[in-house]
Amino acid sequence: MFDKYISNRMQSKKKNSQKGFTLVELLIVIAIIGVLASIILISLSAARTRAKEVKVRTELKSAMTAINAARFESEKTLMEITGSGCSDCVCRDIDMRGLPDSHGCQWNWNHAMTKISESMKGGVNGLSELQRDPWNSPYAIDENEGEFPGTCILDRIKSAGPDGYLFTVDDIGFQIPHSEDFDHC
Ligand SMILES: [Ca+2]
Ligand SMILES: [Ca+2]
Repeated sequence: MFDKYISNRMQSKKKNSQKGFTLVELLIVIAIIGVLASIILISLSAARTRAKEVKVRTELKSAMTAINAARFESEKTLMEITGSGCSDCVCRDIDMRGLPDSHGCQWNWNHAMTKISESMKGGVNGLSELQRDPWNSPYAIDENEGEFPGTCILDRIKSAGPDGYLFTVDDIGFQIPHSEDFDHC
C-alpha cells in the first residue's frame, strides 16, 4: 500500500515536472518567434528605406542630366535659365513633407523644371513628373553657378530625406558639375 502511494506520488511529480518543462519550452518558442519577427520587421523597414533612397537618386540624376543638357544647349547658367538664384530658399527651416502644391517650395521646383525643359530643343519628356520625393516633400534646387562672381559654387539639387528638413544629415542630393564656361573652377 505504501509502495503504491510512493509510486503514485512519483508519477504525479513527474507529470507536473513535464507540464512545467513544456510551459517553459512554449515561452522560449514564443520569445524566439518575437525576436525573429522583430528582426524581419527591421530588415523590411531598412529595405524599404533603401528602395526609397535609390528612387530619389535615380530621379535626381534624371533632373541633373536635363540640367546639364539645358545649360549646354542654351549656353546659360542654371540661374539664368530658372530666373532664380535660390529656388529652395523658401523650403528652408520648414518640414517639407506634405506641403500643398500651392506652396512656393513646390511652385519653384516645378517652375525650374519647366524652364529647364523649355531651354532644350523639343523639351524633356517626364521632367514635369519629377516633383516630390518618396516622403512627399518637394525636391529642392539651389542655383549657384555664376551667382557670386569670382566664386565656384556648384548648383545643387536634393531631397530633404526622411525628416523633411533641408540641411540635415539624412538629405540626399548632388552637386552638379560646372558647365563649360566654368572650366577654370
Ligand atoms: Ca544660390
Ligand atoms: Ca533632411
